[in-house]
Amino acid sequence: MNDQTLRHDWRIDEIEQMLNLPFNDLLFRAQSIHRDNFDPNSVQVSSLISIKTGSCSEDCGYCSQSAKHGTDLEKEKLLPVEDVVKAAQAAKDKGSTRFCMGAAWRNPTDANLQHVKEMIVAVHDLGMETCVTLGMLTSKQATELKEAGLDYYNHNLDTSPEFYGNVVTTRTYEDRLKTLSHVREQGISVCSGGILGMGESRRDRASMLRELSNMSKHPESVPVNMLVQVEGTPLYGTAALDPFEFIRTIATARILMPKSHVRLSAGRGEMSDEMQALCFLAGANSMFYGDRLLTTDNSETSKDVELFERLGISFQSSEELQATQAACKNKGEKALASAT
Ligand code: SAM
Ligand code: DTB
Ligand code: SF4
Repeated sequence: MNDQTLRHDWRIDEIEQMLNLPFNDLLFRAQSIHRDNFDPNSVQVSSLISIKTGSCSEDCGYCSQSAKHGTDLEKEKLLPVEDVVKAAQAAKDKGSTRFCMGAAWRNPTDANLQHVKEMIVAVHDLGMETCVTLGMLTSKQATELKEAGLDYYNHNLDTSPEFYGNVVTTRTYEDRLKTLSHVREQGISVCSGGILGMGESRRDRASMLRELSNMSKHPESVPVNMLVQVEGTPLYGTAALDPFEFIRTIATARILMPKSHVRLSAGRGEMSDEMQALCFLAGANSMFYGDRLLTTDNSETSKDVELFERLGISFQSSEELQATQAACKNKGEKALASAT
């Protein structure tokens, strides 16, 4: 399969049918597609840091950082560049290839952006890929980030357009899509996915996947988060999602977006080793690595290293990543040539 044969016209009933498949059939299909496109025993790892924490004006029902929820969170102003570089170097030393910097903003001001650009340049100089998640962007701000050398921008759709109003009221789905199009137009790689376990239905999960997979270019990176329930947030106490539903969603994302990195994201701390192994079998090939996510704990790095050893999975290096992408492109071109 090559870029010309990737589909961008999925219908919701097709995606729902896929999610409804017998579990083994779905996983077999996802794993087969995964093997056509990636080394199945290699996982890319990114590390996170919260560069500005709390006091956010938005009301995202899942988030510890909204000023509108009564969470017990220590707020922090924008971090000095040196602190961020130190954390990035530590993440690199542990094997991380990408450093993702998150800020609790509705959108960055132009002054904020200058500061973040310095962080991007400094982290890039360490030889790491850079990612930031700063909220909504104007087209001009996306241009500036590109000029600073930014590799990825994370901006999640979070859920389906239909369910979105149950989770966030202070900005619209359209706002999210507009920021993503500014990022795409600047040639910055797109990281966009969502959160499961917020009380959405299987059809909502299908609808969110349709939004992502019908973008004119699939996001290069698709984070699938399990809701981390934070006391004081409106979504605290939501009934836990059946783990198999989570794995089904990963598998379906892999089938719909065969060349994207599908990231097993927040929530790993509460997942069993067996569940994580099934997520990798379903086609997840990226994860957040490091003892902290943004404001909550991640799975411990020592546990992750041990799990990778038990499963025979290796950390994907930057060089391997580039080689895999080139090989897939080659394979696709050859397949196209022989078919025409
Ligand atoms: N403020 C920016 C924004 O919302 O775009 C960037 C930071 S925000 C914390 C980044 C993403 O983290 C959210 O879009 C959401 O998908 C994810 N996230 C936040 N809190 C979460 C939680 N409790 N559980 C799972 N995912 C969460
Ligand atoms: C994403 O999809 N998940 C990350 C990252 N992108 C920015 C954030 C997860 C946050 C989990 C809750 C917390 O630690 O505050
Ligand atoms: Fe603010 Fe982002 Fe949290 Fe929403 S998800 S409250 S925008 S930090």
